[in-house]
Parts: sequence; structure tokens; C-alpha cells
Amino acid sequence: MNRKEFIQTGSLGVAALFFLGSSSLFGNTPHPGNQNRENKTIILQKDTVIIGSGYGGSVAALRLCEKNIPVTLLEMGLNWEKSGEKFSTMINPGHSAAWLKSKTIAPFFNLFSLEKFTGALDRLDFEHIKIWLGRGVGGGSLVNGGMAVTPKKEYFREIFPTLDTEKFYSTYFPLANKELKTNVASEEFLEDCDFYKFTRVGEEEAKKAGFKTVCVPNVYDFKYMEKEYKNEVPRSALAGEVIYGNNHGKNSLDKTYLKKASDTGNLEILDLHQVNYITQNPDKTYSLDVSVINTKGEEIQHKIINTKKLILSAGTMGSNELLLKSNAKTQFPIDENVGKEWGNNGNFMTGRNWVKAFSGGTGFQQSTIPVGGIDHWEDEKKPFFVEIAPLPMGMNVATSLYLMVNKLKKFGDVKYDLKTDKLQLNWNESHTEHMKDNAKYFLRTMNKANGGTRSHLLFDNGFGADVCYHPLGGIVLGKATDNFGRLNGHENFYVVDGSLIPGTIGVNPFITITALAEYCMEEILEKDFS
Ligand code: FAE
Repeated sequence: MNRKEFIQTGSLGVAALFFLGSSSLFGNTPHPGNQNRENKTIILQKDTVIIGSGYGGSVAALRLCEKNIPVTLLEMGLNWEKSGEKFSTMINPGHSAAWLKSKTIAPFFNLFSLEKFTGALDRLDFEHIKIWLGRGVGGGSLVNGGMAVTPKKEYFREIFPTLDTEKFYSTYFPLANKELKTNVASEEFLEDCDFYKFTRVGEEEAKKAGFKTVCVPNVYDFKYMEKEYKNEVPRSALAGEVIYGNNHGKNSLDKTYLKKASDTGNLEILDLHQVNYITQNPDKTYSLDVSVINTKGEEIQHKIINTKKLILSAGTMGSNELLLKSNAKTQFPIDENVGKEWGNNGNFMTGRNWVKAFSGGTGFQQSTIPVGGIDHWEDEKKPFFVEIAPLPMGMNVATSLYLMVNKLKKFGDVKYDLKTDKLQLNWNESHTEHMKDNAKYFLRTMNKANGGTRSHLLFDNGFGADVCYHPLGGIVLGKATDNFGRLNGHENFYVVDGSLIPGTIGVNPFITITALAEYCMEEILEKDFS
């Protein structure tokens, strides 16, 4: 492939503190997770609160803090840096491997038992789809593959017809890439490095099958990786670290936006603070019911946090849940569009075996950081983008793993069931049928040109229709909110995260989420915080 052919940026106050009995504010309403709450409730007053420390929450925090606005950031996951805990590798999973589960929750080969701990990776299981999420200060940036992909301009325009596309490509996407420290690996390194044989093989086979390959930027520091390769620094990507967190190398949000926000002195981060639901008070302020938990997930303190301004950035699933649940529990007013236009960003996993099996396969060692993609987006009949994904099993598996991103044919929607206290997702095989057709076509074409077979042992006979890393939508910009994330029907309530994107963006989404957050916060700061 021509390595110059990158997917381009542009082209393609604490005021008062009281101690009360827990029943004093909400009568005898039992807490969802703790019917016998004996501990005291703390009531806190804050001016501005953000819920969730992923991409949306981190951008909001920095832009508020640098304007000297004190911010309290509530995050249900752990502050890993502060905790002294280490992230674990994929083949030796430890504390970080799963959010309060007794077994690993990777997309396959979950053979490992775990001690329950507030780990960095979570999985929500619905009937037809499993959704993976990051938990901890930094949200999804702690566990994701770091692929920093700017969407195709025309697709962005199609998805967001009311936004100024040109301004996004001249201002907000470049800003997002700069702040997130997006970079690309050097051609020489990729040609030379044993750990990228899986990418070289993946590209060579794709090209032979007539597909166009592209080099994908990442927020992992490739200069650091080059030093890892030379054994000059501790290894991370080259030591099997990624979905359970990276101890080095990756510019996750705690090292970029959140670090800058903290350096202003205006940011208070409260980790292990899980918001249960939100109430709107008669004076239009908000009260948050919050459980402070320990690393076993047990509530150790109950807080009511009152605030004038609230930014909801709990990620697509978290934000949908909080709005729908609060509406069901406290009659919190929400727009009828909340929960609609949800999608999996066309995620579909598949794999091929016996890839170059007789000439060295995909390599014994693999970097966990993907750098290659297959761009088939312009095809009229079968448009898709494919991430050539690593499979770092510590042995030569001669298997290529692919995460496909497809278009959506129809949206799903999210509801909340008060009786079971659970989210419900209207999403089934009819939503992913055309993605499976695309996967079949892709595998057929690759196998015809190169040999190899579908990886029947992976997923469901080689097809992972239920694997979702990119949940999007439900609180869509311009539908459930105004054109800047202000929740309809509210004056001081903002939604800033992946839920603003209507179900699909055609590539891995965090660059778009960051750019949208920058755009929303610019307006919100100017008009609502002046
Ligand atoms: P997100 O990053 O999910 O942050 C939300 C935060 O809110 C989390 O820290 C939650 O713990 C917290 N939270 C939720 N509910 C509550 C509550 N009730 N109280 C307090 N805190 C709460 O949201 N995307 C890419 O672009 N490139 C990739 O290479 C890539 N790889 C991925 C690999 C994996 C394994 C996974 C799981 C995702 C991947 N993604 C990737 C997706 C990306 O990480 C995701 O779209 C963003 O993290 C979403 O950003 P948000 O700001 O919406």
C-alpha cells in the first residue's frame, strides 16, 4: 500500500456541606442498589457538574476550567493514575480486566477467572448485542485501540446536515486531533517491526483482493513504541496491553484534556462516584443521587449533589440510561426523542484462518495498536470500512481479525424498564443482516484471492454481529437537544458525548465525539456561562 495515503484530517462551589439521614430528602424512597442504607447522606452544592470523564466530559472540563469556571467531574470508575493500580495484559488479566465481573469479558476466549473489582472494561449484555465500554477517569480512552479517524466529509455532511461541515474540517477536527495528540507510525518502522506483520499481511492480502488500504492515525505515541521495540523503555503496546488499559505509550484523556484541565486548578475529579438518577428541582436546579462505591462496587457513602448547571457526558449508554431512568423515577422532563436513533455504528466482527499459514502467518508477536484499514466506503452496493485488528495471543495464530464499520439501514432505540431497573434495547438480527452480507462478500473476496477460510471458532461461526464497541445516538443533536447539545425543555442541562451522533459516523468515533464536544462547548461557554 502507499503509506502516504493516510486517512486525512480533513479529507476523507462547594458552598455548603450538611449531614442528614438518608431518608430526609427523598422521603423513604429506597436506593436502587441498597435497600438497607444505614450510612449518612452528604448533601453538597456545586455550581457546575459534569457526569462522566470520557471524550465529551473531558473536552467540557477543559474548556470550562480554562475560563476559570470551577467544575466537579463525577466518574463512576476508578482514577487509575491516582489509585496506584496497574493495567493488566490480555493474556494475564488482573484487576483492570473487567468492571465487577468474576470472569473476563473480552470478545472471545474468556477462560480467566477474576476477583471482582471496578475494572476498566465493562460489557453490557442485551439479547442480540453486547456493548463494550471503558470505565474510569478517561472513559473509553483507557481501553480503546486509539484509532483516531476523521470521518469522510461527505458522510459527515449527510449525518449532520444542519452543521457547518466546512468549519468542522477547518477547525474542530484539527483541534480534536491536536489536543488528542494524534500521530502516525513511520513507514520504516511499520516495514521493519516484527509486531506489525499482521498489518503487512492484512494489507498485502487486501490489495491482492482488489481492496484499497489506508494507514490509520492513532493516539498511541509511535515514538514511544519505537523505543519499546528497541527495549529502551517499558513495553505496553508491544507487551499485550490495550483493552484492559495501557500502562505506557497511549495518550489517553487523563494525559491530554483532563491533565490540562487539572493543571488549571479548577477541576475537582470525584472518582468511584456513580450517579443513580437526576431530579429537577422547582427552581430549575438539579439534584443528583450519587453512590460513592469502593473497588468491590459496594456503596460506602450516599451523596446528594445539587447543581445549577449540569453536563451529561456518561457515554451513549450511560447518558441514555440516566435520562430515561430519571424520567421514570422522578418525572425528570425529557424530550420524546430521547432513546431514538440509536445504532452500533455498523460494527461487525469477523476473521479469517490460515492467513499465509505456510509462510509465517500473522506473526508470533503482535502490537495491540491497529494502524491499517481497508477503505471500501465509496462502493455503492457494499460500502464498509475495515480495521485490520490485532489478535495478540502470544502465538502465531495465522488468523486475521477484522472490525467492520458499515452503514445503518435502520435505527434501534433505547428504553428503560422501571420494574427490572434495566435498559432495554430494540435491536435484533434484522438490523445487522446487511452487515453480515457485507462480511460474507469481504471474506469471499479475500479468500478467493489469497486462500484461507472463515474463522469458524471466533464469534458465532465466524460472524460477530453482536459485538459493539461504538454505541452511538439516542440523544441526537438537533432532535433531543438543540443544535449545540442543550437538552430540549431545559435551560442549564447539556448533553455532550457519543449519544449526540445518530447511530453511525462511518469510522471509529472518538475523533468525531471530541470535535462535536469542542463545537458545542464553544457556543455553550459563550452564551450560557458569560
Ligand atoms: P465514554 O468514553 O464511554 O465515557 C463515559 C464515562 O462516563 C465513562 O468513564 C463511564 O464510566 C462514565 N459513566 C457512565 N455512567 C455514569 C454514571 N451513572 N455515573 C458516573 N459516571 C458514569 O463516552 N473509538 C475510536 O474512535 N477508536 C478506537 O480505536 C476505538 N476502539 C475501541 C475499543 C474498545 C474495546 C472500546 C470499548 C471502544 C472503542 N472505541 C474506539 C470507542 C470509543 O472509546 C467510544 O466511542 C468513546 O469512548 C465514547 O466517548 P464518550 O465521551 O461518549
